[in-house]
Amino acid sequence: MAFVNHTYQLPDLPYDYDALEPYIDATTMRVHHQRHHQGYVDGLNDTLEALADAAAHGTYDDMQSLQRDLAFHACGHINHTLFWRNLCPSDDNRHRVPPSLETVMLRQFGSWDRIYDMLIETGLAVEGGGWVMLGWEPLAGQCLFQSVEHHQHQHITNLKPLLMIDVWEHAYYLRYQNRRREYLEACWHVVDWHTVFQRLQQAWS
Ligand code: MN3
Repeated sequence: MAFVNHTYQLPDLPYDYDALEPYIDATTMRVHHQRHHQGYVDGLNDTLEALADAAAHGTYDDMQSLQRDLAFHACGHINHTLFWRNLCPSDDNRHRVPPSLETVMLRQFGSWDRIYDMLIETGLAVEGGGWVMLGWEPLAGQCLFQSVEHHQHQHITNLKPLLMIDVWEHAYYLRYQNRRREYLEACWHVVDWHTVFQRLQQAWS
């Protein structure tokens, strides 16, 4: 359950910590999930409590920093929740691209080589920590790759997230150190394309 007794909860992973080996190692997955993601969940709940307290007492002096904390922790929690379900073991059926998704992606980007390059280059373009996001932009009805800085900056409103790849150093430093490109290339082998397609169908409905 994502939200119980008015507090956000850390979701379970849909696979074991070592399921993405050798591309993403078990220690990184465990620390990432149990400590980093839990930290955003706790930060979000604490911030909501502080906001409720401010409202109850009519004391709004800290509103600016509380709003920053709210955006940071809420996006941190939501992005990670999306991210875990964008991954699956490389030999899982979910890694195979559904034919209907393939049609959409090829119409948009032309070839899988270009999609691969866009994912890698968008991830390399993130300054400091952040995310690669493949999203559905409903006004034009098209997919866009976007580099999201931190969790919440440089963000197209209403872009529906289909695929999120974490490029904060904590996502890859233990195994790849500063070799973000190698990490992104490894991620390509464990993308859950079924989740991408399910989210696209939800965005369309
Ligand atoms: Mn992370």
